[in-house]
Amino acid sequence: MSQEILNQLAENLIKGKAPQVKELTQKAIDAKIPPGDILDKGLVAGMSVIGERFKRNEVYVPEVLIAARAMNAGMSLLKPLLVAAGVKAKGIVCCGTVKGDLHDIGKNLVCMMLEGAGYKVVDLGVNVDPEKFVAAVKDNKADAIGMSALLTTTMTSMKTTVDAFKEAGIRNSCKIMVGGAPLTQNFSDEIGADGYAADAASAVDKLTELLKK
Ligand code: B1M
Repeated sequence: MSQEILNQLAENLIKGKAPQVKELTQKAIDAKIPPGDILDKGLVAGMSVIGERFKRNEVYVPEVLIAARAMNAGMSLLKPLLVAAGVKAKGIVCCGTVKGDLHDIGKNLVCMMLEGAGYKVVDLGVNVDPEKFVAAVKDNKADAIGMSALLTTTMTSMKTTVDAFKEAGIRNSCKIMVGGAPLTQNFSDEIGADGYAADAASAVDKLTELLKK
């Protein structure tokens, strides 16, 4: 019975059916399924399927956004219970689009995927200067930052941010992940970031890999 509800939850999330996801989340809560299981075996399981399909170009940005909206519908009921049950996030990550850059569609997708995978995401928005990344990590005791850039002219701010972490003396206590259309693995290596991800689903894999190290 419980497994059936969780399977239906994942299936409806994959189809992006927000009202059904909300209804099934409530059904799962009423059936006394632990909130952590509803999250991992229902919502996150569905979002992982979307992530994999997105990586293989079997679904595109609109489908991911629709699935994320369905995820949020379930999370609105689940979040207070998760907090009350003391279910811990997998890690805390502060994400933002770098200084001078206002593109946020890709960054928002990355945030949604990370949240969908069980991370606590602090979204710093766009045009985030290096000092704001440093302050956010200190304030939130974050494990990692995720920087996004869409312009060749703003990619350089990523290096300045890495340097700001060194100057603040917190470079070794925080992983730095970068992404965005003009970036490459080489660029990530050159500026001394810890990892590069080409798309939002790969960002989840990369962060998980970095935080294991
Ligand atoms: Co602009 N823009 N734009 N733009 N814009 C580009 C990026 C551009 C390639 C268009 C072009 O000329 N062909 C070009 C950049 C050229 C360059 O630098 N090489 C460009 C330009 C020049 C500009 C302006 C300078 C234009 C002007 O005013 N003269 C200006 C700059 C404003 C600024 O930022 N200061 C500008 C403005 C805008 C809009 C405001 C109109 C709008 C942004 C709206 C918004 O984001 N809210 C916009 C848009 C929409 C685009 C295009 C059309 C689409 C970008 C997008 O959202 N893609 C873009 C052209 C294009 O890409 N076809 C273009 C979809 C998104 C899902 O993909 O962001 O790549 P993406 O994210 C992916 C991955 O890259 C990765 O995962 C995401 C999902 O798979 N990823 C990460 C992203 N961040 C990651 C972080 C990670 C990991 C993975 O870890 C932390």
